[in-house]
Amino acid sequence: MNSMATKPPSAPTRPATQQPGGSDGDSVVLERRTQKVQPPQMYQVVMLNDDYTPMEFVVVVIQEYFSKDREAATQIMLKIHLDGKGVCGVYSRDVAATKVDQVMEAAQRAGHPLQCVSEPVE
Ligand code: TYC
Repeated sequence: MNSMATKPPSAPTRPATQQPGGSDGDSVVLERRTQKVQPPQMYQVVMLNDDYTPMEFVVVVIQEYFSKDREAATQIMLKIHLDGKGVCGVYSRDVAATKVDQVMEAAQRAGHPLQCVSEPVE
């Protein structure tokens, strides 16, 4: 008798994890997770009052860099003049930072001490 008995060829097997349909034939239940996605933090560009920058310069800057018409820019300038500060616009962080740079640059070029800052809303 031949001790090296041959088995009938069988189909190649794959590990359970590679079976079509996943797992080893049992159903798989994925845990449901609620997504916690927040809207991006927004930043307001706040302009500060001073005693030296001409009103006309402030109005032009607000028109130019914050896309306001002359009427709206004048209202914002007067609010800053009376209250000490005022919001010129609300933007994403990078856009707000760019607006601050542009205003500070324009003020410096013109020799005015106008200051503005960006701060997170709420
Ligand atoms: N207070 C300034 C003046 O009387 C005008 C001014 C307004 C300056 C707003 C700065 O952000 C400012 N000439």
